[in-house]
Amino acid sequence: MKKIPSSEITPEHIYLSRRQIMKGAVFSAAALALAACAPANTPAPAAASPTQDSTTPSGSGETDELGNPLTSYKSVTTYNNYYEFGQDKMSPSLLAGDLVTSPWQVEVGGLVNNPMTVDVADLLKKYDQEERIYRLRCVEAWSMVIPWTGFPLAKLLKEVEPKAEAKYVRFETLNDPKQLPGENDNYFKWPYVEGLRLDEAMNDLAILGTGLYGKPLPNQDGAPIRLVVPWKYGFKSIKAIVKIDLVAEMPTSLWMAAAPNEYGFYANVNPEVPHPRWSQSTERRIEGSRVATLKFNGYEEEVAGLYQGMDLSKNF
Ligand SMILES: Nc1nc2c(c(=O)[nH]1)N[C@H]1C(S)=C(S)[C@@H](COP(=O)(O)O)O[C@H]1N2
Ligand SMILES: [Mo]
Repeated sequence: MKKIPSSEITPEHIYLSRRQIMKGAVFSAAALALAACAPANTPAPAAASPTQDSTTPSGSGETDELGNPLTSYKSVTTYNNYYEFGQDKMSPSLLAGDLVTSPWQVEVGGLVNNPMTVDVADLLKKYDQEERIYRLRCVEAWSMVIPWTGFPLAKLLKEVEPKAEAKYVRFETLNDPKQLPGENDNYFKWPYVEGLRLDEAMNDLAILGTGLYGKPLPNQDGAPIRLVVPWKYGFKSIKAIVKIDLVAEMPTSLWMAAAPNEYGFYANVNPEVPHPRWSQSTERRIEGSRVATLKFNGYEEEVAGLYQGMDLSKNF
């Protein structure tokens, strides 16, 4: 086992910011205005040059529960992975502006007693939007610290009442090659699909993100609604979700279909299990230095129980 420096050990009681933001208040005024992921034929991500490497102060002075400073709004919104808008980090912020994100409906169904199609505007009114400061660790070995707003995925799942046969949750991004030009790239099987085991999806850390830095989610970050599962590599956190299905079988994600030997279903952040083309033991904070990668991205206390008895090098 790799030893984690004492300075990086998760405090006994993890601090999660849960300031309740008044229902809808933040959003009401605003009109919701293979390198997951390098493809198999591209070089290791260490070679990729960052677009925003200068140290920009976040301005808020806030940190995550481990004391890591927030990544600036500018970097969070200009250094993105969103292959529907191209494969470099800058394209999403340059190209995603015209995506129509309101009105936006999400269809929740499959093996449930109470299927529903909901408008994101109604989800914002219905559920308290909480702030969650989470680390985001991309499988390419860079990371950020982001103050999201959103609500627990579990709230929505409970409402649709999963049937006993439902074992997994399958998520799908908008399929619209006119608006999402990357979906014309035949290298991948579109739309973007991701999945979680139902018990993972019910974990309190798993949220549907609807904003960041107290503002509505910028299009390049997955507006109007995206998944945020901070103990997993970033590619699990699927953007621009239009469909959530409860299913019996493990879904095949876009990345599993593209390179099954490189991107597994679980994709838990794990410094002990290298990616076939690069080590995962450290990561580059995009506004800081290289730091040790923590098992489950530092959320071990909250999620390790989900994987008891599993060989995480096989279930990668
Ligand atoms: N639909 C969709 N969701 C996606 C991606 C994508 O290409 N398409 N990229 C993933 C990857 S690889 C990462 S690291 C995160 C990046 O989120 P961010 O750009 O908001 O930092 O989004 C994930 N969600
Ligand atoms: Mo990623």
